[in-house]
Amino acid sequence: MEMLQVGVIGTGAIGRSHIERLNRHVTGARVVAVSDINRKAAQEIAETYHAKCYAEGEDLIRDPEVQAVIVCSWDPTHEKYVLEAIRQGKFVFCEKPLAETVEACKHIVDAEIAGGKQLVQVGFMRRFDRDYLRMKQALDSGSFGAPLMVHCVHRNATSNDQYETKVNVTGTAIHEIDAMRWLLGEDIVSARIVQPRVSRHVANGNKDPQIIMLQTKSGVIIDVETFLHCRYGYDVQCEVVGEEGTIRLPDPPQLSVRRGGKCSFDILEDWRDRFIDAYNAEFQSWVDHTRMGIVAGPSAWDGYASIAVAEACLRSRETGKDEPVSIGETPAFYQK
Ligand code: NAD
Ligand code: ISE
Repeated sequence: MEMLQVGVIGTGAIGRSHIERLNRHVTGARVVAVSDINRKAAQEIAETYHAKCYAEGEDLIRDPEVQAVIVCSWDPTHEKYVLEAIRQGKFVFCEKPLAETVEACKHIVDAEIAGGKQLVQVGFMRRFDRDYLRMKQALDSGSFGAPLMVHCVHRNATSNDQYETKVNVTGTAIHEIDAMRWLLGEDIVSARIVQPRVSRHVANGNKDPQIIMLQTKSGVIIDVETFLHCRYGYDVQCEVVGEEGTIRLPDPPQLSVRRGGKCSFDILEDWRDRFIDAYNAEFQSWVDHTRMGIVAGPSAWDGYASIAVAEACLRSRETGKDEPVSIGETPAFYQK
């Protein structure tokens, strides 16, 4: 089978790392075109990988040589590029979040359904992480009984200048929101934010850390601590409490060192290192399934459902109450 010819929009941090993985770690695809509003950055990448460089993402999508598109630009630009890819009938992998609002995600879902073919996959790579997969397998085996509670932690050492309060939900907890829907196999019906004391390391009146409380249809309670200025490293934790026992995500394997009367191990600094194998698996799966003409990973519907929960969290910050989440039944179009 011929190589899948891919165009990448957004050559920043994750765009570069996906281009690198497609060229070095994933088989069956090559990057033939790139685009970024930062022309210089895109040009450099284009030269390194012998790819074409487009000033406009839409022109990249319309290039007949580009068979599938990867969107790694800033969140507010995702909707227009995904819609254009759907219009052109091309498979599109969009980094999370699918779009910034429920309304924008609905545009994408409606366009995809109207086109009659599933084309969109969202970058929820935790579904491809070995340890999350093992947790899911353990839960699905039934030997832990029904899940009752889940405790999640998502911490970053520090944030960039664009940081604002809502990022804890739309850019960060969005991973847990999707992972919980997938892990537990059910939708989230209500959401709330609980605001602890704010760290002195947070600027401009923003609020960090935050605790997000979610409830699923069957009554499972999920708490997600997001702390984006925790100072010490990148730390993702998850523990499911079931009727018969608990399952906990392990810390990433690091050397355990005994020295000077202490036993210690390093904590990763960056999200890129923590999920590197998951990203590779995610893209190998996307390339393989795209070449087969199907979407097998998280869908546009999953992107929409996760933003519906995120919006309920943001509403709850205003109202101070539990906010209902109305996702609706999954359309037959998206049922696997
Ligand atoms: P970044 O700022 O490093 O890179 C984004 C790039 O997009 C920049 O080079 C910018 O110039 C470019 N860009 C912005 N608007 C554009 C437009 N209209 N057309 C073309 N290019 C445009 O950010 P990043 O960390 O690489 O994040 C990019 C996206 O990936 C975000 O949506 C983010 O949420 C997502 N992300 C996902 C993960 C994950 O773990 N799945 C991790 C990091 C980032
Ligand atoms: C980043 O945007 C991501 O998506 C990473 O997966 C996440 O863990 C990190 O906190 C975000 O900054």
